[in-house]
Amino acid sequence: MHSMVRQANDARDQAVLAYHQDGYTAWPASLSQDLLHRLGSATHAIQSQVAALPQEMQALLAFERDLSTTGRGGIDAKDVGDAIFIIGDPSRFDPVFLELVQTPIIRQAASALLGCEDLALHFINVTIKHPRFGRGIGWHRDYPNPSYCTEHADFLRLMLCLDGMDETSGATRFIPGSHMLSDAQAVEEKTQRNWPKPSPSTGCALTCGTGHIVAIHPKVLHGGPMNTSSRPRRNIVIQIGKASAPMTGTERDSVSGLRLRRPLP
Ligand SMILES: O=C(O)CCC(=O)C(=O)O
Repeated sequence: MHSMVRQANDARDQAVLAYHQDGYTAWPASLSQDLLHRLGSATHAIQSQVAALPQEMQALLAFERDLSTTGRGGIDAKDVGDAIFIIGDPSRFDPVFLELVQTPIIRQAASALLGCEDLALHFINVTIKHPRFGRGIGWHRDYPNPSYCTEHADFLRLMLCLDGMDETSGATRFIPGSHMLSDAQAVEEKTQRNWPKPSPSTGCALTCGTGHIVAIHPKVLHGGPMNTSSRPRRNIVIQIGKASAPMTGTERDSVSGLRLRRPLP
C-alpha cells in the first residue's frame, strides 16, 4: 500500500480508538478550502441579514438576547443585539450545508465511528459563541435528549469548527471516559437531573484550527465556557445515527432521516 494511504488509515484507526477510549476525538481529515469558505460565507450571510429575514426563517434562530444572562456572564440582553446562538436547520437558508453532510469525509467519519455503513442524518445546526459574550454551555450528555434521539445511544455528533477554537474562545470541554456507562444509567441520570457537573477546569478543552472536525460520543459529558475572546467561535453540529435505529424525540428538521449511503463503486 502507498505509504501516504497507509498513514491516513493509521491516523483514522487512532482516532476511532481515541473516540472509544475517551468519548471524543479530532477526526484526521480536512474539507476542501472551497467548501469551508462557502460554509463560512453562508453562515456569515445569515448572521448579517437577521432583520431582513422573513418571520418563518427567524423562527429557526435562537437569539442570545432571548436566553439567560447568566450564560453570558451577566451581560444584558440590550447589549447583544441580534447575535445568534443557534441557527437551526441551516440548509433551509443555503444548500451548502447539505453539500457538507454529503461529502465523503463526513460519511466516512460517522461510518468508522459508529461501525455502520447505512446512516441517517438527524439534524444540522450552527452553534455560535459570539465574540466577548457568546454563552457557555453547561455539562451535558447528548444521549438521551428529548428532541432528536434514538432508543439506544446509536448516534454521534460531528462538529465542523469554522473558526477553530481555543480556551479563550470557549473551546468545547470534555470529561474523558465519562461515556462509559450503560444507556439505562444515562437515562436514569437524565431523568433524575443528577448527571455529574464537574468544575469547568477539570474538563479537557479540545483546541483546534479552522476546518477541523470533532466527533462527540452521545454519552460523553461535555460543555464549555463563554467566548471571552474577540474572535468568533462557530461550529456546524451534525447529528448522524444508524439508519436501523428509528429516531425518537419531538423534533424533526427538513433534513431529518436523509440517508447517507456509501456511493456505488
Ligand atoms: O459547540 C459546542 O461547544 C458543543 C455543542 C454541544 O454541546 C452539542 O451539540 O451537544
